[in-house]
Amino acid sequence: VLILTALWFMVALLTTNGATRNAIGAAPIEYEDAEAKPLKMAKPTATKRKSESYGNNLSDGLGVIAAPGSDNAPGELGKPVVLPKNMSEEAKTAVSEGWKKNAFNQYVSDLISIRRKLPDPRDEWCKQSGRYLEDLPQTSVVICFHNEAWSVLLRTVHSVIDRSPPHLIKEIVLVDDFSDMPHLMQQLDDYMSSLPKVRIVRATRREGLIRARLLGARYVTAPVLTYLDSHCECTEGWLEPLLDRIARNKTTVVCPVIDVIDDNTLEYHYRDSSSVNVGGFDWNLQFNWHPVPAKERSRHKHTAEPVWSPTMAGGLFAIDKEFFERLGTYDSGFDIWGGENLELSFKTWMCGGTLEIVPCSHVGHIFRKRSPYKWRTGVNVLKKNSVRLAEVWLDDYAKYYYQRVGNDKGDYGDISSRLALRENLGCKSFEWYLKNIYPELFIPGESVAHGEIRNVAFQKTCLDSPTRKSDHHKPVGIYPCHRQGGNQMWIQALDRRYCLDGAVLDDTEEEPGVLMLHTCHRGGGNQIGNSGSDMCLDSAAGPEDMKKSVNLWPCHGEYGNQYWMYSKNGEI
Ligand code: LR7
Ligand code: MN
Repeated sequence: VLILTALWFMVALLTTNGATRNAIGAAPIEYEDAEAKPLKMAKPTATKRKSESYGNNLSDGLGVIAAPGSDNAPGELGKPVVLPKNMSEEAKTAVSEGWKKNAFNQYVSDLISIRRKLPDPRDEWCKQSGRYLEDLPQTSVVICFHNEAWSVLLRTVHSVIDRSPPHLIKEIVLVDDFSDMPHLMQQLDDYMSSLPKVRIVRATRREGLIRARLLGARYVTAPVLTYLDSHCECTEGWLEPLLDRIARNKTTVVCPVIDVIDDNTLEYHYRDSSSVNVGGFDWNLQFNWHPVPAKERSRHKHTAEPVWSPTMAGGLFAIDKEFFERLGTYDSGFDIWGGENLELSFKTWMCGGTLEIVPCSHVGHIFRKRSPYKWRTGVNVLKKNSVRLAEVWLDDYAKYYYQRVGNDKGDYGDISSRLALRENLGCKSFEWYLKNIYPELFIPGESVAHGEIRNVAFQKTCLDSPTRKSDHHKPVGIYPCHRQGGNQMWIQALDRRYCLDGAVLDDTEEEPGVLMLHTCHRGGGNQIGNSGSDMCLDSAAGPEDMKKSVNLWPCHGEYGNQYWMYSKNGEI
């Protein structure tokens, strides 16, 4: 026990000195298999693993932790690291500090080699000889960070170096967006000085990720620009299939499949090419994922072939540098976070390019449930970015976004140069984009009815969704009608789904019979109106029990609590 306590003391001392943390490690820890958790954004197909015990490796030699190559070291081959419940109080404090600073389990990351091996997620199709051009263009990889954890940032950089053909990487540009964590200063300079291709560029004030990316681009000397977030891991063969597409056509913008690195266990989940998703968005101008549409699937012989995607997630992509410049890079009026992914997506399609997801290329990303860093005070950054985006690119369709923000655009600054850019490029209309590139999108104006939905049995009550836009997991209920739209504004689409803010009423698997809002999936099934079942929307319980007040019940056909009325179309 004394020895362990001494060790813990050392670890505590070393937490300010991240460079050596991996080499030293921590007190004995047992590892066990983690169950794959469903993830909101990406819903990965988990790779199942047999239970294995790692307990002894740690207690008998802490060096094992950092030894690359040992398949039993924590997290090797993408395996989950699960902390034991009986950790010391100091360790528990360190774990919660790590979560607080990063919104992922930094403590666990620090236990994993910064050069851990990963499984090869590629389809055999990707590895056939002659699949890619011999003469691929070089790329520079730009990685922006604001207060990133040491082990995570280093793992990102090493994964690029270790798993890319050296002759294809011209340089790696690290852009420090005005971090104030001590390990990102001199210590980072020192560490990177032994990696000749890495260059560190520092912003002199907080720029936000969009302007930080533009700053990084200025130092790029290769013909292709590749962007990554600072908490990624590239897998074997990730780069060639991306560069191949750009080599064949410089107006093709490409994204890898973004695999999920679990925020808690750092387990690497990968999806095989048959379950690849493409990007879309909703009328809150938020990015979302969809299965590859049938029409797009039918264009391909093999599921590993690159697929067209209406939008990109934003952080991980490669683009020909000249094409990026021709498109006017990003709107530098975009601050901190958000909007730039849709801007580049719309521009690419509307101004003569193609946006693809390349299933042969896999890069992992730590998906977080909250943003760990400071945004601006006193201004709604995301809304300002989105309004700029809508004003420049959405034409008449901007109104659907404005309806979501109470038709209050706020102060969004000067956009004249962005409008001029679109004009000069002679880009196509947003209507063209929706018709040809994203016909799956639900367009509110094409609904058969909209307004509040009143229950016949409880006449003063309306169908209400207490959800916020980022949380689609609260049950739908009935509440007194308030005639203000918002959560009581429902839209009945042509195909009779009930939509609210891009979400639909769903009879969920989580709690059968309780209605939740879920993203429109167009897949039919349990979505009301598409189901073809004999179940009806029922307000049986009445307004007293709000949570359970609306549910699905066998249709009885009697006038009453299964009858619902729209307010006169559109009027509330
Ligand atoms: O002020 C900042 N300055 C920065 O340098 C804020 C952030 N950053 C850095 C940050 O350290 C990180 O490396 O910018 C990168 C992205 O920030 P995240 O990781 O907080 O963003 P995210 O992963 O939550 O969000 C996604 O959407 C963003 C919209 O602006 C960006 O496009 C992110 O790059 C993007 N991430 C991905 O596409 C990975 C897959 C996520 C999905 C879906
Ligand atoms: Mn990210």
